[in-house]
Amino acid sequence: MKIVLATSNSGKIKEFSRYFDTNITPYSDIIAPFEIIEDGDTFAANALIKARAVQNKVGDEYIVLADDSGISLPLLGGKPGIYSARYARVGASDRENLNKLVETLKQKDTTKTPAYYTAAIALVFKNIEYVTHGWMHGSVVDTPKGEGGFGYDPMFIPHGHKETLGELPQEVKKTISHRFQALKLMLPLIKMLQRENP
Ligand code: ITT
Repeated sequence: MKIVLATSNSGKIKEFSRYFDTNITPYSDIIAPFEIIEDGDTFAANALIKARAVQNKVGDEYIVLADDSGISLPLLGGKPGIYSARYARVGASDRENLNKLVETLKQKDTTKTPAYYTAAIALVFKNIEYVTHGWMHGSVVDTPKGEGGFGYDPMFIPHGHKETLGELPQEVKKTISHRFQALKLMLPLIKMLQRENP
């Protein structure tokens, strides 16, 4: 049973392949990419919207996974949260979103403040729908460093570390990330479905 990933984000695709020992196929390898309107008001709702939309097109022969994720700052009342991918503007690049968050910290005279990443992973297969969550806590700083990871990683320092996720080896992110924690919870279901649907 093949696993299809309902994402167009290359950073997520890289991390899923790193976290899984099974092959994962980005949905754009199977069908033409299409726009999915993420109008849910939670990470879980948006992850399910993406997984259902792709499952509708690829059908029942694939287990479809989707990831909706983002970064939240208590200083900003939880923003950007589910709007992390469009923080600077709709269609913004990772760099534009990061620069906007750096700018926001500077406007607030803040060099470092607590932050956390959330990931919701949705699985859709036949009539089964399941969602897991994972979190990674730490701080954001107004001086991004390093080129590793993606998105807001160059400004995020995980708890227990001194360097940003842009500087730390990807092996470190793998063991602590919100995405990895959520996937770890999903893995028993994936294994069971693969056993029962060889
Ligand atoms: P898909 O919907 O196609 O999966 P997307 O980039 O639009 O791709 P989201 O709506 O889930 O995905 O937005 C997630 C944003 O949150 C993403 O663009 C990053 O800016 C940020 N983000 C999520 N996880 C991250 C991580 O592990 N490291 C850095 N930034 C992350």
